[in-house]
Amino acid sequence: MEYKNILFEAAEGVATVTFNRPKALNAMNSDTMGELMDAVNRIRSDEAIKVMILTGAGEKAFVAGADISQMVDMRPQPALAFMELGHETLRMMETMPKPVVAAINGFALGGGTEIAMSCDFRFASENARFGQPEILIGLIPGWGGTQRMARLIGVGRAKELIMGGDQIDAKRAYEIGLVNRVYPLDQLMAETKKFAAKLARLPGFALKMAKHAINFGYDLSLDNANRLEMECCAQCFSTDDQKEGMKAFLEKRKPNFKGC
Ligand code: DAK
Repeated sequence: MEYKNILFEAAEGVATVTFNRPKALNAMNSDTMGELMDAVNRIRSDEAIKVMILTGAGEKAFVAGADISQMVDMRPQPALAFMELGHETLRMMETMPKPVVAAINGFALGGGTEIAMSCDFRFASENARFGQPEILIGLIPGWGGTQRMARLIGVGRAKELIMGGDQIDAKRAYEIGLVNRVYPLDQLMAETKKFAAKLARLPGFALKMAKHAINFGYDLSLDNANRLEMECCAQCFSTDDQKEGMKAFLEKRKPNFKGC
């Protein structure tokens, strides 16, 4: 697929996808969502890619929301189709067996916060702003915001952001656990890439099992979730990387992981 609204680059096991409509503050339309879905599929099936970074072009926005100009005259059925495309794409990214790091370089509003919450890690620049302002334009979140936000920061705080519509800055987002780390804007990409490179060197199968156990165990009863964890952990014993990691520890040397 030829991309018009995103940039895709891959090097040394890390693929970086950049939303690239800076004049519209990277607002998310259906074409861009379709391109994101294609990129996620590509990353998922390319064995050379171990980690995905998601960011926005420019210094002002990650994604300033779903594209309001596309939605303004929508009837319920096209709106539902736009929502389904978004849900399918974000769930695919969220459950893909490789880590995804969001580098949030400015506004992440509405759909932007929803996209960020579908990533495994959120690193933000100091100028980043978050929120679910849909209520201010007669909507509610349509790409999982009501559900992921309540799970991530708790029901009370999610209601405050979603029903109040206010924005919060990166410092507050960090305080409430919406983002993992905050950096000055000019350090954000370097720090994100450093973290991604570290992940790319770790045993890929164990990373996949950790993500799987957390994602799919979270909503289960504790007994079932612990059972899922045991099965995932047991599977790690089928890999050369587990043998290498433990031998290296016992031999007091650095492990040489091969990703299998
Ligand atoms: N959609 C379309 N264009 C946008 C946009 C957006 N969300 N956000 C910004 N832009 C465009 C502006 O229209 C402007 O375009 P021009 O006038 O230059 O052509 C350009 O980006 C620069 O924006 P501003 O001139 O407004 O820049 P400022 O620095 O003054 O303000 C701002 C920045 C981020 C505070 C402001 O642009 C803003 O408030 N933007 C809207 C933020 C927002 O309300 N976001 C939430 C959108 S609703 C669903 C699926 C998903 C969702 C719901 C339903 N279904 C499929 C049904 C989710 C909905 C949302 O995300």
